[in-house]
Amino acid sequence: MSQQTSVSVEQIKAVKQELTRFMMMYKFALDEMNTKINILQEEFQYIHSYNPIEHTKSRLKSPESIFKKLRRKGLPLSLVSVKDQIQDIAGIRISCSFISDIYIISEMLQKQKDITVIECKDYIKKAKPNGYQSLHLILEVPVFMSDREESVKVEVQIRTVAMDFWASLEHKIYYKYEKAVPAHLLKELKEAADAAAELDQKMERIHQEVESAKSKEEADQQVIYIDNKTLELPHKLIQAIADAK
Ligand code: 0O2
Repeated sequence: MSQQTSVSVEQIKAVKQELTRFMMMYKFALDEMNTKINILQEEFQYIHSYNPIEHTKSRLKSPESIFKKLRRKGLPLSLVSVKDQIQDIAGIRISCSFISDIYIISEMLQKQKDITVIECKDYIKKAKPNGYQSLHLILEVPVFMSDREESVKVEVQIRTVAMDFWASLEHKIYYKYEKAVPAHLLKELKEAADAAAELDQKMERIHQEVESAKSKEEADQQVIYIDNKTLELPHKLIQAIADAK
Protein backbone atom coordinates (compact mmCIF):
# COMPACT_ATOMS: atom_id res chain seq x y z
CA MET A 1 0.00 0.00 0.00
CA SER A 2 1.63 3.32 -1.01
CA GLN A 3 1.64 6.09 1.57
CA GLN A 4 0.35 9.58 0.83
CA THR A 5 3.26 12.00 0.97
CA SER A 6 3.78 15.67 0.41
CA VAL A 7 7.56 15.29 0.27
CA SER A 8 9.13 15.92 -3.12
CA VAL A 9 11.55 13.54 -4.82
CA GLU A 10 14.36 16.09 -4.28
CA GLN A 11 13.57 16.32 -0.58
CA ILE A 12 13.56 12.52 -0.24
CA LYS A 13 16.93 12.35 -2.01
CA ALA A 14 18.38 15.04 0.26
CA VAL A 15 17.10 13.32 3.42
CA LYS A 16 18.45 9.95 2.27
CA GLN A 17 21.85 11.48 1.65
CA GLU A 18 21.89 13.23 5.02
CA LEU A 19 20.84 10.03 6.83
CA THR A 20 23.46 7.99 4.99
CA ARG A 21 26.20 10.43 6.01
CA PHE A 22 24.88 10.41 9.56
CA MET A 23 24.79 6.61 9.84
CA MET A 24 28.22 6.28 8.17
CA MET A 25 29.69 8.33 11.00
CA TYR A 26 28.52 5.64 13.46
CA LYS A 27 29.76 2.85 11.21
CA PHE A 28 33.25 4.45 11.21
CA ALA A 29 33.12 4.81 15.00
CA LEU A 30 32.27 1.10 15.26
CA ASP A 31 35.14 0.22 12.92
CA GLU A 32 37.55 2.27 15.05
CA MET A 33 36.35 0.73 18.28
CA ASN A 34 36.53 -2.79 16.83
CA THR A 35 40.13 -2.15 15.75
CA LYS A 36 40.99 -0.97 19.26
CA ILE A 37 39.37 -4.08 20.77
CA ASN A 38 41.22 -6.39 18.35
CA ILE A 39 44.57 -4.79 19.24
CA LEU A 40 43.89 -5.09 22.98
CA GLN A 41 42.82 -8.69 22.53
CA GLU A 42 45.94 -9.63 20.57
CA GLU A 43 48.27 -7.82 22.98
CA PHE A 44 46.58 -9.47 25.96
CA GLN A 45 46.96 -12.87 24.32
CA TYR A 46 50.73 -12.33 23.98
CA ILE A 47 51.22 -11.13 27.53
CA HIS A 48 48.91 -13.49 29.40
CA SER A 49 48.89 -16.45 26.97
CA TYR A 50 45.12 -16.69 26.81
CA ASN A 51 42.33 -14.91 24.98
CA PRO A 52 40.17 -12.78 27.31
CA ILE A 53 37.44 -12.28 24.69
CA GLU A 54 35.21 -15.16 23.62
CA HIS A 55 33.43 -13.12 20.95
CA THR A 56 32.33 -9.65 19.97
CA LYS A 57 29.28 -8.52 18.10
CA SER A 58 28.62 -5.05 16.77
CA ARG A 59 25.53 -3.49 15.29
CA LEU A 60 24.14 -0.20 14.04
CA LYS A 61 20.65 0.61 15.31
CA SER A 62 18.22 0.76 12.37
CA PRO A 63 16.66 4.14 11.51
CA GLU A 64 13.29 2.59 12.41
CA SER A 65 14.47 1.62 15.93
CA ILE A 66 16.06 5.06 16.40
CA PHE A 67 12.78 6.67 15.38
CA LYS A 68 10.82 4.43 17.81
CA LYS A 69 13.22 5.26 20.67
CA LEU A 70 12.84 9.01 20.04
CA ARG A 71 9.03 8.63 20.13
CA ARG A 72 9.17 6.47 23.27
CA LYS A 73 11.33 9.03 25.08
CA GLY A 74 9.27 11.96 23.80
CA LEU A 75 12.31 13.56 22.13
CA PRO A 76 12.25 15.89 19.10
CA LEU A 77 12.48 14.05 15.77
CA SER A 78 15.73 15.55 14.49
CA LEU A 79 19.26 14.36 13.82
CA VAL A 80 20.59 16.82 16.42
CA SER A 81 18.38 15.22 19.02
CA VAL A 82 19.41 11.72 17.88
CA LYS A 83 23.11 12.59 18.19
CA ASP A 84 22.69 14.23 21.60
CA GLN A 85 20.17 11.90 23.22
CA ILE A 86 20.45 8.39 21.73
CA GLN A 87 23.61 6.78 23.06
CA ASP A 88 23.38 3.33 21.49
CA ILE A 89 23.19 3.92 17.73
CA ALA A 90 26.57 2.19 17.50
CA GLY A 91 26.76 -0.78 19.84
CA ILE A 92 29.38 -3.42 20.58
CA ARG A 93 28.88 -6.41 22.84
CA ILE A 94 31.97 -8.15 24.18
CA SER A 95 31.66 -11.59 25.78
CA CYS A 96 34.46 -12.63 28.13
CA SER A 97 35.14 -15.93 29.87
CA PHE A 98 35.82 -14.43 33.29
CA ILE A 99 34.53 -11.49 35.35
CA SER A 100 38.06 -10.15 35.97
CA ASP A 101 38.58 -9.91 32.19
CA ILE A 102 35.54 -7.63 31.89
CA TYR A 103 37.18 -5.06 34.16
CA ILE A 104 40.60 -5.45 32.49
CA ILE A 105 39.11 -4.79 29.03
CA SER A 106 37.01 -1.92 30.36
CA GLU A 107 40.05 -0.29 32.03
CA MET A 108 42.17 -0.70 28.92
CA LEU A 109 39.53 1.01 26.78
CA GLN A 110 38.84 3.80 29.27
CA LYS A 111 42.56 4.64 29.55
CA GLN A 112 43.00 5.32 25.82
CA LYS A 113 43.84 8.95 25.13
CA ASP A 114 41.41 9.46 22.27
CA ILE A 115 38.47 7.92 24.13
CA THR A 116 36.18 10.02 26.33
CA VAL A 117 34.15 8.13 28.91
CA ILE A 118 30.64 9.54 28.93
CA GLU A 119 29.07 6.98 31.25
CA CYS A 120 29.84 3.71 33.03
CA LYS A 121 27.02 1.59 34.48
CA ASP A 122 28.07 -1.44 36.46
CA TYR A 123 25.21 -3.93 36.57
CA ILE A 124 27.69 -6.58 37.75
CA LYS A 125 28.51 -5.00 41.10
CA LYS A 126 24.80 -4.22 41.40
CA ALA A 127 22.61 -6.41 39.20
CA LYS A 128 19.24 -5.11 37.97
CA PRO A 129 16.26 -6.40 40.04
CA ASN A 130 15.39 -8.94 37.30
CA GLY A 131 18.94 -10.39 37.57
CA TYR A 132 20.46 -8.68 34.49
CA GLN A 133 24.26 -8.36 34.76
CA SER A 134 26.60 -6.50 32.41
CA LEU A 135 29.06 -3.61 32.36
CA HIS A 136 27.87 -0.76 30.13
CA LEU A 137 30.16 1.96 28.84
CA ILE A 138 29.23 4.91 26.70
CA LEU A 139 32.46 5.97 25.02
CA GLU A 140 33.09 8.79 22.59
CA VAL A 141 35.68 8.49 19.82
CA PRO A 142 36.80 11.10 17.28
CA VAL A 143 35.95 10.20 13.69
CA PHE A 144 37.92 11.99 10.98
CA MET A 145 36.08 12.41 7.69
CA SER A 146 37.04 14.23 4.49
CA ASP A 147 35.49 17.53 5.56
CA ARG A 148 35.08 17.35 9.32
CA GLU A 149 35.85 15.70 12.63
CA GLU A 150 33.01 14.38 14.79
CA SER A 151 32.94 12.95 18.31
CA VAL A 152 30.79 9.87 18.08
CA LYS A 153 29.26 7.81 20.90
CA VAL A 154 29.53 4.04 21.01
CA GLU A 155 27.80 1.86 23.59
CA VAL A 156 30.03 -1.01 24.75
CA GLN A 157 28.40 -3.80 26.75
CA ILE A 158 30.90 -6.18 28.36
CA ARG A 159 29.76 -9.36 30.09
CA THR A 160 30.59 -13.01 30.62
CA VAL A 161 29.34 -15.76 28.34
CA ALA A 162 26.94 -16.86 31.12
CA MET A 163 25.54 -13.32 31.54
CA ASP A 164 25.15 -13.06 27.77
CA PHE A 165 23.35 -16.40 27.55
CA TRP A 166 20.90 -15.23 30.22
CA ALA A 167 20.37 -11.78 28.64
CA SER A 168 19.60 -13.24 25.18
CA LEU A 169 16.97 -15.59 26.59
CA GLU A 170 15.44 -12.90 28.80
CA HIS A 171 15.31 -10.51 25.82
CA LYS A 172 13.50 -13.13 23.69
CA ILE A 173 10.99 -13.88 26.48
CA TYR A 174 10.40 -10.18 27.09
CA TYR A 175 9.51 -9.61 23.44
CA LYS A 176 7.53 -12.85 23.07
CA TYR A 177 5.22 -11.80 25.92
CA GLU A 178 5.21 -8.19 24.73
CA LYS A 179 6.71 -7.06 28.03
CA ALA A 180 3.98 -8.80 30.17
CA VAL A 181 6.02 -11.84 31.24
CA PRO A 182 4.12 -14.29 33.52
CA ALA A 183 5.25 -14.15 37.18
CA HIS A 184 6.48 -17.77 37.29
CA LEU A 185 8.83 -17.10 34.33
CA LEU A 186 10.16 -13.94 35.96
CA LYS A 187 10.89 -15.97 39.09
CA GLU A 188 12.64 -18.70 37.10
CA LEU A 189 14.64 -16.12 35.18
CA LYS A 190 15.80 -14.53 38.43
CA GLU A 191 16.85 -17.96 39.73
CA ALA A 192 18.70 -18.64 36.47
CA ALA A 193 20.49 -15.25 36.79
CA ASP A 194 21.56 -16.13 40.35
CA ALA A 195 22.82 -19.55 39.16
CA ALA A 196 24.77 -17.88 36.33
CA ALA A 197 26.32 -15.40 38.79
CA GLU A 198 27.34 -18.26 41.08
CA LEU A 199 28.87 -20.17 38.15
CA ASP A 200 30.81 -17.04 37.10
CA GLN A 201 32.22 -16.67 40.61
CA LYS A 202 33.24 -20.32 40.76
CA MET A 203 34.90 -20.14 37.33
CA GLU A 204 36.73 -16.97 38.42
CA ARG A 205 38.18 -18.73 41.49
CA ILE A 206 39.39 -21.69 39.40
CA HIS A 207 40.82 -19.31 36.78
CA GLN A 208 42.77 -17.33 39.41
CA GLU A 209 44.27 -20.50 40.86
CA VAL A 210 45.34 -21.80 37.43
CA GLU A 211 46.74 -18.38 36.45
CA SER A 212 48.91 -18.15 39.55
CA ALA A 213 50.32 -21.67 38.93
CA LYS A 214 50.92 -20.74 35.27
CA SER A 215 52.76 -17.54 36.11
CA LYS A 216 55.19 -19.46 38.39
CA GLU A 217 55.90 -21.92 35.56
CA GLU A 218 56.37 -19.12 33.02
CA ALA A 219 58.90 -17.33 35.21
CA ASP A 220 61.07 -20.47 34.97
CA GLN A 221 60.96 -20.53 31.16
CA GLN A 222 63.34 -18.00 29.66
CA VAL A 223 61.52 -17.43 26.36
CA ILE A 224 58.98 -15.03 24.88
CA TYR A 225 56.46 -15.72 22.11
CA ILE A 226 56.01 -13.21 19.27
CA ASP A 227 54.07 -13.89 16.09
CA ASN A 228 53.97 -17.66 16.75
CA LYS A 229 57.76 -17.73 17.17
CA THR A 230 59.57 -18.75 20.35
CA LEU A 231 62.44 -16.38 21.14
CA GLU A 232 65.11 -17.47 23.66
CA LEU A 233 66.16 -14.94 26.29
CA PRO A 234 69.75 -15.31 27.55
CA HIS A 235 69.81 -15.17 31.35
CA LYS A 236 72.37 -12.31 31.25
CA LEU A 237 69.98 -10.21 29.11
CA ILE A 238 67.12 -10.74 31.60
CA GLN A 239 69.49 -9.83 34.44
CA ALA A 240 70.71 -6.65 32.66
CA ILE A 241 67.20 -5.41 31.83
CA ALA A 242 65.97 -6.16 35.36
CA ASP A 243 68.98 -4.32 36.90
CA ALA A 244 68.46 -1.27 34.68
CA LYS A 245 64.94 -0.71 36.09
P1 0O2 B 1 18.05 -3.00 22.62
O1 0O2 B 1 16.92 -3.45 21.78
O2 0O2 B 1 18.91 -4.13 23.13
O3 0O2 B 1 18.89 -1.90 22.01
P2 0O2 B 1 18.74 3.94 27.15
O4 0O2 B 1 17.26 3.64 26.98
O5 0O2 B 1 19.63 2.95 26.42
O6 0O2 B 1 19.11 5.35 26.85
P3 0O2 B 1 18.92 2.73 29.73
O7 0O2 B 1 17.79 1.79 29.48
O8 0O2 B 1 18.99 3.38 31.08
O9 0O2 B 1 19.01 3.91 28.70
O10 0O2 B 1 20.29 2.02 29.41
P4 0O2 B 1 20.93 0.74 30.02
O11 0O2 B 1 20.34 0.36 31.33
O12 0O2 B 1 22.41 0.98 29.94
O13 0O2 B 1 20.48 -0.39 28.96
C1 0O2 B 1 20.86 -0.29 27.64
C2 0O2 B 1 20.80 -1.63 26.95
O14 0O2 B 1 21.23 -2.68 27.83
C3 0O2 B 1 19.43 -2.07 26.50
O15 0O2 B 1 19.15 -1.46 25.27
C4 0O2 B 1 19.63 -3.58 26.39
O16 0O2 B 1 20.36 -3.92 25.23
C5 0O2 B 1 20.50 -3.88 27.58
N1 0O2 B 1 19.69 -4.16 28.77
C6 0O2 B 1 19.44 -3.34 29.81
N2 0O2 B 1 18.68 -3.94 30.72
C7 0O2 B 1 18.40 -5.19 30.25
C8 0O2 B 1 17.64 -6.29 30.78
O17 0O2 B 1 17.04 -6.26 31.83
N3 0O2 B 1 17.61 -7.42 29.98
C9 0O2 B 1 18.26 -7.52 28.80
N4 0O2 B 1 18.17 -8.66 28.11
N5 0O2 B 1 18.97 -6.47 28.27
C10 0O2 B 1 19.04 -5.32 29.00
P5 0O2 B 1 17.66 -1.19 24.79
O18 0O2 B 1 17.68 0.03 23.95
O19 0O2 B 1 16.72 -1.21 25.95
O20 0O2 B 1 17.33 -2.42 23.90
